[in-house]
Amino acid sequence: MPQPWQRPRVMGVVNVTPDSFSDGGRYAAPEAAVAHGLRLLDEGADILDIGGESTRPGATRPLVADELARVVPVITELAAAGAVVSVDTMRAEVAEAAVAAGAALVNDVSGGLADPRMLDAVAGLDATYVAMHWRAHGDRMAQFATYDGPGGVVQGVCDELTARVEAIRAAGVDDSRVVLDPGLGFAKNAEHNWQLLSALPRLRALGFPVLVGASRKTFLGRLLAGPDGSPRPVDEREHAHLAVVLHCARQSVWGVRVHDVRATRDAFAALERLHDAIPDPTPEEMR
Ligand code: PMM
Repeated sequence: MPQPWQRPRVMGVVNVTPDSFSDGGRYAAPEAAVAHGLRLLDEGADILDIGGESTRPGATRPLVADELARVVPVITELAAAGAVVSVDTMRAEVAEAAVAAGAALVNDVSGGLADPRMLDAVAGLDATYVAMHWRAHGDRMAQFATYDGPGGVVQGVCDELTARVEAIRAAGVDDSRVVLDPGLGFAKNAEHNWQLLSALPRLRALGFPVLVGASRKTFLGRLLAGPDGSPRPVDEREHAHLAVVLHCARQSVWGVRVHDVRATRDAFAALERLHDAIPDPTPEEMR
């Protein structure tokens, strides 16, 4: 008999940025971002992840004031519409404003490394904290995609996430509020990403829920490269992504961060029909 499993939470991406690699510019205006968020909710997103800073390789950082102006109005509206909202930010000031506006999660791709105030701020907030594995900002991260220690990328990421957990605990954030993410594509090449995806039980053994963001990323484009070696375009990677998402589901991840919510929910619907699923997380368990 297959083991009972629970459908991962589906975190729908709403990038309120002019320059994200996957959907840059499409939802840069607040009204467009809110409409997109509502559409993702309708398609079955459990959480909406609102970001105002592009983390693409080579990206330059926005001013704090610009990041706030991008995300706060969108969070306010989507939270008021009943969505469980996450803010994708590396800045304490933005995290605090986002939670005040109704966000229930702080998704920090730097795991507290980019802003020395972040972990203390999170300790004072009533929010789940997603700590992603990260080494450097987008303008420099490619230089840091080296994992020479014993155990390679998997051991390296586990060790560095463990160090983040220690810092998070030291700041006074309870373990029950923490989710870990291997940070696919962040200071990682395609091979690193595949190795991490193959090692999800090792990440889960750290003792925290795991979030995975593979959607539209370059390693999928490279997998599907044409005969001339050029990566498959960003919006033609979804079928391969769904295979990754189903793999994640069978490995009991807590959540998947995706652009195409409808496709992800469709894939889960089939998986739920094939294997006895325990009931979906309740709204209280969702955050
Ligand atoms: N990837 C991106 C942005 N935020 N957050 C988490 N927790 N995990 C990720 O993998 C992640 C993230 C970059 O992708 P995008 O430009 O498509 O948003």
